[in-house]
This record gives sequence, C-alpha cells and structure tokens, in this order.
Amino acid sequence: MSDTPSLHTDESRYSTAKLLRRLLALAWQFRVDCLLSLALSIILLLLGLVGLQLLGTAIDVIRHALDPTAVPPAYPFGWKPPANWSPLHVVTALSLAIVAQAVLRSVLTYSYNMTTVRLTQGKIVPELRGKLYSKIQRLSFRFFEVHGSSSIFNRLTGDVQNTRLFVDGVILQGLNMLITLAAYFLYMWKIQASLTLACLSVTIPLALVTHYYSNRLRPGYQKNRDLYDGLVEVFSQSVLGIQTVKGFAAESDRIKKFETGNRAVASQQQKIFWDLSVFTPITHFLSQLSLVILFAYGGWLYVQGRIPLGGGLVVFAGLLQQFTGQVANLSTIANSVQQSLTASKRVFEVLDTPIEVENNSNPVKPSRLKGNLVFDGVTFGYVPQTPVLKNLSFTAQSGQVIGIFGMTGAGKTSLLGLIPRFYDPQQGRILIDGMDLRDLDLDEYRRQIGIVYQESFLFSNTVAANIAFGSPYATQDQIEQAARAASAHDFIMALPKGYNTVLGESGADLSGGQRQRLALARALLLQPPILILDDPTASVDAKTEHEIVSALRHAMEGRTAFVVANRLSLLRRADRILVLEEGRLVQEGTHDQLAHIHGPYQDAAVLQLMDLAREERSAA
Ligand code: DCP
Ligand code: MG
Repeated sequence: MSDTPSLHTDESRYSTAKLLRRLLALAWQFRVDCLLSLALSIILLLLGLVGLQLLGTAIDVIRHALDPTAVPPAYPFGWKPPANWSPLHVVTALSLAIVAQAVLRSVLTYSYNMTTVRLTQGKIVPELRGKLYSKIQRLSFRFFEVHGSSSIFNRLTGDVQNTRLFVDGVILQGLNMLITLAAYFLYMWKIQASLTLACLSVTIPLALVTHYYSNRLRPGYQKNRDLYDGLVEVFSQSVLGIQTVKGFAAESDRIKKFETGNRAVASQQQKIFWDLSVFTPITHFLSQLSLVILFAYGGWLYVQGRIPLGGGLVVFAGLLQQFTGQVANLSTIANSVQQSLTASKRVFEVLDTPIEVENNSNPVKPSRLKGNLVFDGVTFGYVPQTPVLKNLSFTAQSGQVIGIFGMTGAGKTSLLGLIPRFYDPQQGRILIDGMDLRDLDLDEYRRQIGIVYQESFLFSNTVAANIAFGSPYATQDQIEQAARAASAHDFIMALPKGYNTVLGESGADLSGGQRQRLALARALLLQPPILILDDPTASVDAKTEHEIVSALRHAMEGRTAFVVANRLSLLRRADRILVLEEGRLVQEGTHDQLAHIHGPYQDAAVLQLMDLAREERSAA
C-alpha cells in the first residue's frame, strides 16, 4: 500500500489544542444556527421533564385514591384540580396533558432535526467543500506531485463530513448533554439528595473509561483514513489505467493488490470495532449498576422511612435511567471528537498548504505581449537540491520559433513549464518583454500562452466545448477557424454530430493525432502571442505528423513559439534550436548550423537520416 506523505512535517501545527481551537472557530461561524438548534433541544428537555412530573403526579393521585393514608399528591405549576373533580377526572386530565406534551415533543423533534441538518449538510459541508475545492484548484503543481488523487478525493468527501461532525456531534450534542445532566441532577437532588449521590457515583468510572477509550481510538481512525486512501488509489488507478492493466494482463495482479488493501482496511476497521465493542458494554453495565444502587439504597431509605414509595420514586427512576443513558452517550461524543479531529487535520492540511506560485502583492496586468522572452541564468529543480535545469540563459525574439532538443530526461518539459510560471526557478530570472514573470498577474499572463502538451487531456464534453475550454466566449466561427488552423476541421466534420459530438471520457474515442489537433485548436483559439508545444507529434504516425507539422507552420506564424521535438521535421523549421543535455544548454543554432557541428544534434540527425534512407531503400 502506498503511504500518503503528509503535507506538513510540522505536526505541532496540528496539536489537539490547535485543532480544537480551529474547530470551535468553525462552529462560532455558524453560531446563530447552533443557538437555534440548542434552544430547541432545551425546550425538548424541559418538555420531557414536565411529562415525567405529570406522570409522577398521576401515580400519586391513583395511590391516594386507593389508600387515603398515602401522601396526598403535589400538583405541579401551582395548578389545582377543581374541587368537584373525581380522581378519575384528574387522572384523565393529567393523561391528556401527557399526550399533548408527547405530540408537541414530536413536532419539536422534527424541527430540531431539520434545523440541525440544514446547518450541517446545508451550510457547513458545502462551505468547507467549496473552500477546499477552490484551494485545490489554486494549489501549485507540487501539491499534486506529493498527493495521490485518491487522498485528495477522500479529503474532499469523507473528511469534510467528519469535520462537520464536530459541530453537531460534539458541540451541540455535548452542550445538550451537559445541560440535560445538570437539569436531571438538580431534579433528582430535589427528590432525594443522598440517593442521587449514591446512584450517580458510577458516573466517575464511566467518565474514566470513556476518556481511556477515546484516546485509544484516535490513532486507529487516522490509520484507517490513510489505508483507505491507498485502497481508493489502487482502485482509481486501475480504472484510469485500464488499458495498461489489460494490455499487460495484469488484472489478477491488480485484484491481488486490491485484496491486500481491502483486507488491511477491514482488519483495521475491525480493530476499531473491537475496541468499541468492549467499550459500549462496559458503559451499559455501569449505567445498569446505578439502577441496582437505586433499588438497594432506595429500598433501604424507604424501610428507614426517609422516602415515600410513590410517584416521586418513579420519577427518580425515570430520571436516573435517562441520566446514565446520557452519560453512556459520552462514548458516542468521544468517538465523534476523535473522528472529527482526525478528519479536520486532513482538511486543514490542504487549506494550509501554501500556494507556491502566486501573484505578488501588486501584480502588473500585462496588455498584449510581444513575446520577447529571456532566460537569465535560470537554475531549477523540483527538489531544490537536485537541479534539472542548470544556469540556463537564452533569448527568444518576438515571432521566433525556438526548437528544443535533448535526450529523454534532459529537462525539456521542465524548461517549458517555467515559461507559464508553473514553477519558479531557484536561481536566475525569466523576463517577458522586459518584465520579470514574478511581477505579472498570473491569470492574465497565462491567458496569453497557448500550450499543447505531450499528451492532451480532453474533457467529456462536446468537441466545440473542448476547443473553447480556455475561451468560453468564443463564437462558433472562431472555433471553426481555430480548428481549420489546426487541420482539425475535416475530421471533426466527419464525426457523427460534427462540433457537437460529445467525446468519451478523456477523449477515448479519438485517435492520438486527432486529440493532438484538437488540443492545438484549443491553444490557437486563444490567439496567443506565445505558443508552447511539448513534442506534439511524439505519438502519431508519419502521415499525421506531416499534417500536424503543416498545420503548425501556419499556427506558429507571428507568435513566439517553443517547440520540443525529437523529429527533425519540426526542428528544421525553427529559427534557433537549443540543445539540452542533463539540464545544461550545450549547443545553440539553426538546423543547418548544428547539423554541421559535431555534437548530440548531429548524432541524432545522422541517425534519423540513416533510418530514413534505410526505409526508402527497403521500400524500393
Ligand atoms: N522530474 C521530476 N519531477 C517532475 C518532472 C520531472 O523530478 N515532476 C525530473 C525527471 C527528469 C528531469 O526532471 O530527471 C527532467 O524531466 P523533464 O520532464 O523535463 O524531461 P524531458 O521533458 O526532457 O524528457 P522527455 O523527453 O522524456 O519528455
Ligand atoms: Mg518531456
């Protein structure tokens, strides 16, 4: 299973105290809804107490009717039944009041549930999810290099849900519990003080046990989330890479891998449940114990004549049972505390990740650029200690086509990535029309760059929408013009619905060359002064290559273009070719110049020419 590395090695940033403070701040943000929900639960509590009191009174009325020597009933709320009512009338009236109380409680319970759901699912979750999503969209590439997509998905879904659990499952439930316990305690104390203390003595071990298990559960939850990330990763990669999986007949391998992960998650889950299944019976046992104390000690008090056997004792038993029930609820709350702490750490980690490439405080919004680009002593590495581009300096004039040539891993894609400022170099600077890239408004600047990657991502949408991805306001005419310039118009018209054909996931129903031409149309629609092409013909056949190259010839006119290519067909048209070797610029010149100088370019040229000659000979 792959371990997901943590974004922040600085664990002190996520100490329990700090997490709690941030979670409380989250709840404070929704204080009005929280108060409303809390108010409803207090009303429910009071109604419940009224119901119990009415029940106690009814019992005393019946007892008194059967045995006039028994204690006379004490009526609640200063109410007294009219003198002409028989006990039957009184009991009937009390019963009706109890029913009314129950009906009112049902209605209020409904609105309590609705209020809480509206707060959690209607407000907190969408807010957190939205924040997380926009943060993830803005984060720099490094974040995605460190994190698996599954870990990101899980944070956006499950962890957001468990973070909000802190508000309803911990704060609201916890406050509700405290208030309820206080009210019950006072009520019981009023009925019989020493009996209350005796019965409630079990809450101390109950609280201790809860504390112990709460601490024990947390690392388990954390581990569980990490394992689950790994499992989802195996799954999502198998789906995304299904072609490779099938091509290499690796299905049974993947299934085995999934099974291992599946079992790991299951046994981890079981460990948590095992802890829980020991914990829950202990708490139940302790709450039952309090009832035993009630009967033993209460019976003794009755024999001593210190407590009457009547409605009061029934009310007491009812209160006690609800009291210990609430204390046992502590386990649920403790569980929620741990779950929400684990989840919120994973959510906050993302929210706290610094955006590495960002606008400075006062960015310049460039007008249309000319496209004079200068690399000035640029050194860059994905990890600062291992540079992949070393002290690179060159100049590209507006309108020039710059070819970039080099072995695989030489740093070509990395060089291209610095131009739209996907990364910042560790040393040196990059200037466009004399301005440092770091001073420009990122979005405005990037909109002036058209990019075609080695492999292009197409969205599951229509052809037209894919071409217009970077220019949502483009007209149909403009889209077609861009498609023509990219030699894509003809094959698009041959698709079942032309420009309105919906592409399968990741453009699976197009050929490699067709996808590249759509990507080129997408880049050209921006009318960018700067065009970046990362080996656009790497994965196409010679005929398609020829088509793309002739499309590109038009496309590059009037733009500063950077073209990575290994085939000479594209490079020979460049105004200048940069030859990279292990991140260093080792040669620079036109095709004709470089072809006559001993070096890596000449070697490649000779090899390709020999291949060509051999092909021609075997064809003849
Ligand atoms: N590299 C890295 N992290 C990344 C991308 C690349 O550490 N996210 C490393 C791998 C290589 C070096 O940087 O050692 C240069 O990688 P490039 O992708 O820039 O190499 P090329 O584009 O030249 O190679 P190719 O022709 O295969 O595309
Ligand atoms: Mg590359």
